[in-house]
Amino acid sequence: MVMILRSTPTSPFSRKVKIAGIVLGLEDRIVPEFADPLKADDTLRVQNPLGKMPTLLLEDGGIIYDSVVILDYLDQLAGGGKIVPADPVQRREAQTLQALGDGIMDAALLIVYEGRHRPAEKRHEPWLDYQRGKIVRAITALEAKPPVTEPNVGTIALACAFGYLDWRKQVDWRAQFPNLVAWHDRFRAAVPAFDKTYAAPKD
Ligand SMILES: N[C@@H](CCC(=O)N[C@@H](CS)C(=O)NCC(=O)O)C(=O)O
Repeated sequence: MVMILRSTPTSPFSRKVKIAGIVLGLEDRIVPEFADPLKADDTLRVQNPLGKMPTLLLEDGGIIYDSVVILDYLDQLAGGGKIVPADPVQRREAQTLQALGDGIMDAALLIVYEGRHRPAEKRHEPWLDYQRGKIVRAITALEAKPPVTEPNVGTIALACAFGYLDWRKQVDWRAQFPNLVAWHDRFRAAVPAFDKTYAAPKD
């Protein structure tokens, strides 16, 4: 039996799950299966009423979604205390960093969706700036004190957020935040699963 990961190769939130699976030694038990959130008859909408990925179909027939929930589940499956630290202080720091990384991706996705779903004449630049502001503030807060390079739910989320910004270029983070560029290089070297889960974009 395997778990089925409803996802696309380039989905940044799904990449969190793929990296976690490799780091936790569960890679062989997680099989990605393409999902299309925009397709009304895709079973994704039945499996997850929100129609979002990642959604994970478990070996016992259960279904879980939201990358935060999935990473916590995988950590438990691997024995616990691995990517969700057992130490209470490290745990809250990792979880808060995860919220920040996920928030960068949420804002970055909204910017992409604005371009994808709204006709050009209806795009609202102040609203796009509002989303860019979230991304820049989050990265600025981290630049002064980059996190550890060990893989945990927080560092995995942050690395995926940078991977997504590198692709879609919502913010030119590399030009402005040298400490985090160096952190990202260190993380990639320490966690080969990051590069292993890179998928070349098709659009
Ligand atoms: N909070 C969710 C966010 C997931 C998310 O926004 N996924 C995107 C793709 S990376 C998605 O499914 N978008 C389609 C939609 O919002 O309808 C998580 O952490 O899993």
